[in-house]
Amino acid sequence: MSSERFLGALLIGAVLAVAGCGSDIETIATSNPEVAFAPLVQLDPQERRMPLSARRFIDRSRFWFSHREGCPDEKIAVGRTLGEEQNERINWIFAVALGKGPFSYFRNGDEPDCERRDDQYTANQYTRPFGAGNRPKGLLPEEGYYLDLVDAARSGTRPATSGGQPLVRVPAYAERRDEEVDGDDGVRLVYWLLYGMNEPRANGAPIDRLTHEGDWERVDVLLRKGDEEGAYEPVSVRVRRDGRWRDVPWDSLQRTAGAGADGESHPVLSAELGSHELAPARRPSCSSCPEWRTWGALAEATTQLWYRFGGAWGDVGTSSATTGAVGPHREWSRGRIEAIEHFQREAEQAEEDEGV
Ligand SMILES: [Ca+2]
Repeated sequence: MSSERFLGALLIGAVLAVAGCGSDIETIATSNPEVAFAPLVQLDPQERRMPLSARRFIDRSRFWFSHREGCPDEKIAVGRTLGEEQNERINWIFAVALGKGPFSYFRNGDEPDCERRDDQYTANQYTRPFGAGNRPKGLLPEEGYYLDLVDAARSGTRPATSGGQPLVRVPAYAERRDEEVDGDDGVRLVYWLLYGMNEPRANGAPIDRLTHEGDWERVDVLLRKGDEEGAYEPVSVRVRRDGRWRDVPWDSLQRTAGAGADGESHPVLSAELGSHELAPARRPSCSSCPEWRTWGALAEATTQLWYRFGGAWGDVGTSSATTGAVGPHREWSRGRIEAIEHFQREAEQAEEDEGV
């Protein structure tokens, strides 16, 4: 499994402080940067919407194509926990047909009389209903694919408690992209974290106009490559807050030791109650805050069969803000949707659930 691939390749590195121009440039040696720089996410002690794996989400979802207003949505397939709904017409959800496969699900839009239009859309195109940006031509705002999670699964997977500390044991998904950093060779590590529900709060009450099923959070770690093979100079961590990306300098972050390298290589972030938006700070003394040490169950994003599913993870509301999130699919850094390529079909992936 991909998480084992990451963890199996661990090599203990070293943290070296190299004197720079008036400041210390920290170099971290690791053979496995995804593991070494994976964040520690501290959750709110009152958090009810815990993380879950993508597999668990899919297994507990009904897969639909959302049609124009006045035309009924079309149920296409069901997750493995919904056996009583599986039949000759409504098959299981095949993750490979959500994301990678050349045999991706395909559906047509509707005319006003609900007759099918000629234009056809595949599940690995960016079709999230009400999504902003570069959706396929002709697709109406309310049209597109979505995974409607069984409401009972919205609260995610309960953390296990170890020595009084609640610990989240759910996969996070990582991908690595080469990127120039001020003219030098660098690497951007992208971590994807999934929750069953986005439920931001004001004065303790959910904000309905921003509440939706399915919540993908993304956090990036930007590294400059060092002179030696396997040496990295951490530059910054990028989080999304209030609809904007924010780059937080590495030397202002709290960090903790874990795995993948010697020393404190994991940035510590705290997730806001309900919305899970990440802030670069640990709450003061919080032994009851669930901790998600994401390096403990890291999976490679790009090898997941659902990777590039361009529909909504979560039910469709009446606007983008009340519709499920899009997952690892978009080229966020460029602010536009990447052209989607089709890949060779791969064997259906084995269960990578957290087993709870
Ligand atoms: Ca639902």
